[in-house]
Amino acid sequence: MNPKILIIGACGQIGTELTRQLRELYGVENVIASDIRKLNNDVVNSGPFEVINALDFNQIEHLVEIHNITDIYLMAALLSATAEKNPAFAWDLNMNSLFHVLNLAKAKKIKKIFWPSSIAVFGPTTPKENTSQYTIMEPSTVYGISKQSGERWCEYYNHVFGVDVRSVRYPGLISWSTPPGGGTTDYAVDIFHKALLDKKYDCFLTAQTKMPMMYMEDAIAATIQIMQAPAAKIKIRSSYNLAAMSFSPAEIAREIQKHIPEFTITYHADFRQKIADSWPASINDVQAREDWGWKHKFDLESMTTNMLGNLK
Ligand code: AKB
Repeated sequence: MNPKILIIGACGQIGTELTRQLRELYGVENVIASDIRKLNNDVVNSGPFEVINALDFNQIEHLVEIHNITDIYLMAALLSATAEKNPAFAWDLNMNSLFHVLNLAKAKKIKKIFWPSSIAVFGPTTPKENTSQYTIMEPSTVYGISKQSGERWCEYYNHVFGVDVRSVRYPGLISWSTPPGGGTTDYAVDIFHKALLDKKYDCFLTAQTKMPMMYMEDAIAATIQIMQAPAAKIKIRSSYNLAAMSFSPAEIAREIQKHIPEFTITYHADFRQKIADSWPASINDVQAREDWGWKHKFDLESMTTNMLGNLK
């Protein structure tokens, strides 16, 4: 039987693509998209849509009841750069929306939860290269602290109350159809738009700042795959490391120059440099590959070709 899905934060960078794919997979009527406001976009126009505040437990509970929801994908969050500017709201949104869905599952009103974590759970004392699942985790950003705390609560609700919650630590995500909002890895999307429009890009990070990244198609595949896996295969109930590629601004610029030779890049680091410096450069995701068969498709070269092809 198909799940009945509620996506909270469906109009964001991940939510938009996730809604599209889940509707294709399970049928439009089985995927209720929701967000804080109603935009005139594909998510709203292609199937059931509800305006919802992720901080309002009663609203979420009401939607679950009237639509007989079985699975919730909680995609609403403040990302790293925005969270630094509004720490109290970031903490409120990122934590309390999670408690709301965990408590609905604890009360057996829903069956399954997907909640995204991030490479931001790591911090400046974490080993930088090939960062493993279990290592030093002392996040130094508001966003990272909220994701790290969220992971602890997911694991707790699973162990103590049997809640079926599943999660991955997304790296920076690169997509052509929807812009990112307020992250430190956003430059890796902006650079494509500017390369095509202006043939130049002024980067807010330094040339050698290497971070883990992933093409959206892979991120959505991982999300659907972990949710479809038999429960017994999900051995980690905090969040799985997930990897595809790692590159610096200089490296992605060189890749773009293979397609647009006149493209140039300049560097003027801002407050986001400190955030980027606190995160790993590359991730070891062996557990996701072994436990539920994760495999990425896109590397820097194929992602760049695909991005430029779609944006043109
Ligand atoms: C951000 O930059 O804040 C996000 C993330 C890595 O979670 N893209």
